[in-house]
Amino acid sequence: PKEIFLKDYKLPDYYFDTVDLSFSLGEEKTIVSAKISVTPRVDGAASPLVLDGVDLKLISVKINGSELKEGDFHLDAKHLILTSPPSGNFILETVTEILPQKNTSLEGLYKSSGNFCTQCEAEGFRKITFYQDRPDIMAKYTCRIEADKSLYPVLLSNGNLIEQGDLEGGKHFALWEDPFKKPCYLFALVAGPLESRDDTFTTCSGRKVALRIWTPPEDLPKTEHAMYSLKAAMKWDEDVFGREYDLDIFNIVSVPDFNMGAMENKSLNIFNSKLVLASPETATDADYAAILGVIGHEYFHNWTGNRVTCRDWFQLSLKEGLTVFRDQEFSSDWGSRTVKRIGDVSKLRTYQFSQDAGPMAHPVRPHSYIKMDNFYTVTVYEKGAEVVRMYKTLLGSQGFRKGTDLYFQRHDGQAVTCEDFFASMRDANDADFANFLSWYSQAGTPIVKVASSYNAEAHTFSLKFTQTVPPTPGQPVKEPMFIPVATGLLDSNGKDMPLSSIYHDGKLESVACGGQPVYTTVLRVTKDEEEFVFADVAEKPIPSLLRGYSAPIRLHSDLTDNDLFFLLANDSDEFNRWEAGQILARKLMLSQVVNFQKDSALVLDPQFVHGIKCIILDSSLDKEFIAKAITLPGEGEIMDMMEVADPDAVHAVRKFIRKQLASELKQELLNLVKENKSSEKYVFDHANMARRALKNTALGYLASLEDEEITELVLQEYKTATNMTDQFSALAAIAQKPGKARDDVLADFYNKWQHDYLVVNKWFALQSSSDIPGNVENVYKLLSHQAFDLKNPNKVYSLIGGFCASPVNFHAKDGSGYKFLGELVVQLDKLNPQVASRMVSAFSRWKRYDETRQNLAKAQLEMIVSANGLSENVYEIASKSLA
Ligand code: HT7
Ligand code: ZN
Repeated sequence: PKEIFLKDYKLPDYYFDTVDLSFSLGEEKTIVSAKISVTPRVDGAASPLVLDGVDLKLISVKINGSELKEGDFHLDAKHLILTSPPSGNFILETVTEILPQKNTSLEGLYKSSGNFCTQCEAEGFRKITFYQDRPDIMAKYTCRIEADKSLYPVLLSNGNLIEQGDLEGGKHFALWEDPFKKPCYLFALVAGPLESRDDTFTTCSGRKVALRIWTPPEDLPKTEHAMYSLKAAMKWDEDVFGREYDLDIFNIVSVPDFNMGAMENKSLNIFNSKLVLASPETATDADYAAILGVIGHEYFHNWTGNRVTCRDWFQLSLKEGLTVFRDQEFSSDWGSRTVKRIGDVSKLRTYQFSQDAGPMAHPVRPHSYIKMDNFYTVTVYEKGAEVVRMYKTLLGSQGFRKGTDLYFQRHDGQAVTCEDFFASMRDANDADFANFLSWYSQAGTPIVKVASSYNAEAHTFSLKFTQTVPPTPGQPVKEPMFIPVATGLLDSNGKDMPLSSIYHDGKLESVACGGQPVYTTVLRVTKDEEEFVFADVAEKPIPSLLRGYSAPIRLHSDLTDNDLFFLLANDSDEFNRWEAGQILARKLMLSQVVNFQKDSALVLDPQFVHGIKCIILDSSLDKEFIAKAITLPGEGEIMDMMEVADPDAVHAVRKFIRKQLASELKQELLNLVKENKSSEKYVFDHANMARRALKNTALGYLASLEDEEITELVLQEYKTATNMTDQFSALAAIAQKPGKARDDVLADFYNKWQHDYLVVNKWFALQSSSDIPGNVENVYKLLSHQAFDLKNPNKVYSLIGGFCASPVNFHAKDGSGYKFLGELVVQLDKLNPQVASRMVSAFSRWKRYDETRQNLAKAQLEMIVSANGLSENVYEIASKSLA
C-alpha cells in the first residue's frame, strides 16, 4: 500500500468549476453521468488529468462532446488518466455504472434498509464517479436523480430543489442545485420511502429557513429532540460566533446503517439513526446529550468545514478540532460547563492519551497516512479541540471571537490550512504565540512537573516547571511546547488570593487588570525549564494548577495528599475540585494494585472515604458534579499509568474500592436514591438529568453489595422506571452480578424491546462489556442472535466493540478474547474495511501487557496482516501496531 505524505502536497493541475451529475437509480445497477467544466491551473500547460475512480465501470468518456478513443485515456484499478487533454478550458463528460446494492462498505453510494444513501468523506466520491477526489477542488454542483416513484418517493441532494416531475414507467425525477462551491466530500444523495418532521427557523437577518428531519414513517415521533437541538444550535451559532445559516432549506436524514456518527454534507446532513432518534422510553440522558452535541456539531460544520474547508486531508483538524470545540461549548452553554468539561477531559485522557502513547500516535496534523479513514481519530478531533481551546484561553473570549471573525472574513469559500487559522488568531489580536504551532506537528502528551516553594520573608511563591514530550513513532526527539497553565492560589481559608505580579524571565510582570482583582492567571510555559515567582503572597498558598484543564498535558505536581483534600473541599475552580479527587483516587488505586500483586490485603484509606462523604453531603454542589466526583477513574486510565498493564489487578482493585465505599457509605447512598427519585414525566434539562445521574450512580454503588434488600430495591427501580435512563441504569446495576436475577431481567428487557433495534443494541453492549468470568462464550452466542447483523456498524460497535472495552475478558490470559477479535476482524474486513479497522485498533496497545498476553495478541495481529485480500484500512493499523 502507498503512503501519502503532507510534504508532497502539490496544487492541482486542473480546477473544476461546475459539476452536473445525473443519477439513474436502479435495482440492479445505477448509472452516473457527470459533466464537469475544467480549467487548467496554468494556462496552456496540458499535463495529464488524473481522475480517481474505484469500483467503477466506465461506459464512456468525452471531451468537448467527442468520445475519447483508446489511447486518449488510461484506466487502472484506481484511476482514469486523460493523457493529453486540451490546453484551455474544456468540458469533460463521463458515464459510469456502479452497484450500490452490493456495496457493504457503506462509502460512496450504497443501498441499505430500503434507502439509497451516500457517504463521501473522506474519499468515497471516487466510488461514485471519476473525479479529482481531493478537498481543494471546489465546484458548484447540480444533481438530477431519477428513480422508481413508489420505491423511492423522496429524492434529496444538496442545495435547492429547482425542478421535479413524473416520468414514464412509474419513475420520477428531482433536480437539485447547490449555489455554494464545495469539495466533493460534501456531496450527498438520498432516495427512499421517507417522511419528514417539518419546522422553520428565522435567522438573525429575518430569513425563514425550512427545517426537515427525514426518517422512515415509524420513526418520525422520535425526532422531536433532534429538531429542538437543531434550532438551539442555529440560534447559538448566531449568538456566540455570529454565523447565520445561508440557504433556505436544511435537511437531516436518519439512516440505520452508517459507519460513523453523522456527516455534514451541505444542507443535507446524514445521521446514524442512533444520533437522531430519541424518546424518553427508549433513549437515555446520555443519548439525548449526544444528539444535542452531534446535531450541533454537524450544523456548525456549515461554517467550519463547508464554507471554509481543508486544503488537504492532513488539515482535517482545522475543521474537526474547531467544530468539536464549538460543539463542546454549545453543550456547555446548554447544561453545566464544569460537568461537560469533566466529561470531555475524561474522554481525552482515556482514549487520546492512550493513542498518543501507542504505535498509532500522530500529531493533530498527521505527516502521512495510508488510508485517510484511519485518521478520524481522538487526536485529530479531541486533542485538536484542546488546541483550539488553548487559543481561547490565551486570548480570552473577545480575542478569540475576533480571531474567528477574521478567519471567516479571510477564507470564506476557500480550502485552507491550520496555519491560516493560526494566522487569523494571531493577526486579529496582534498576539505572540511563540512556539504554539508545534501543537500541530508534535505527537505525544507533554509531561509537566511542577515544584513549588514559599518564601515567608520575601512573601513570594515560586512555581518551577519542567516539561518533556515523550518520543513517538517517527519523532524520537521533541522540542518544548507552549503550555498555557491557568493558575490560582488559595489561602488557608480556602479562598482565592488576589494575584498582583509575577517575576518571570528577569522581569516583573503585572497580573492586575484595570483595577479589578485577578484570581486566575495564565502562565505561558514555553521552555524545558521555567520559573514563575508570584510577588506579594501574604501566606503560604495552596496552588490550583491547570484550572479548567487549560492544556492537554499530564501534570505532576508536588501537592501532598492533604493539599489535594483541601482543593477537593475548597477550590473555586470546580473542575480542579474534581481533579483533586481524581488524583487522590488514582494514587489510591495504584497503591492497592501493588498490594493486589503482592497478595497483600486491600485497604481503603479512611480519609478518602471521608472526602467522598463530604462531597455527597455538600448540598451546595451541582448533583451531576457530585455524580462525577464520586466516580472512580476508569481501569484504562490506571493501566496507562503502570509500567506493565495488569487488567486483573486494576479490575479487582476498582471493584474492591467501589464495594468498600458502598458498604461504608451505604446510608448516604440510600438517601441519594430516595431523595432523587425521578418525576413521572421525563424532562430533558440539566436539573432533571443531574438528579437522575446522581440517583443512578448511587444505585450502581449499592448494587455492588451482596445484599438481598438492595437487590430488591434495584429490581423495584427497574420495574417502576418510567424512562430508559432509569430503566437501563437499574438493568446495568443488576447485571453486575451473575445469577438468576441477572438472567431474568436481561430476558425481560429483550422481550420488552425486541422491536426497537436501538434499544436492542444497548442490550448487546451491556452483555458484551460485562466483566463476568468467561464472558467470551456468551458473546460468541450473541453473534448468532437473530437481532445481530455483522453488516450493521452499530451492532458491531455494540457487541464486538463492547467486548473489547471489557479489560478482564478481552485481555483474558488464555487468549480467548484476542482470538475472538482476530477472527472477527478478518470476517468483517471483507464486508466493511472501515469498521474492521476500528475494531482492530483494540489490539494496538498489546505491548503494554505481560509477555504471555503480548505473545497471544501478536499472534492474532500476525494472522490478520497475512490474511488474504486484506484491506488497506486494516493493514495500516495492524502493521503499525506490530512495528
Ligand atoms: N466529518 C464527518 C466524518 C465522517 C466520516 C469519515 C470517514 C468515514 C466515514 C465518515 N462518516 C462521517 C463526521 C464529523 O466529524 O462531523
Ligand atoms: Zn465533524
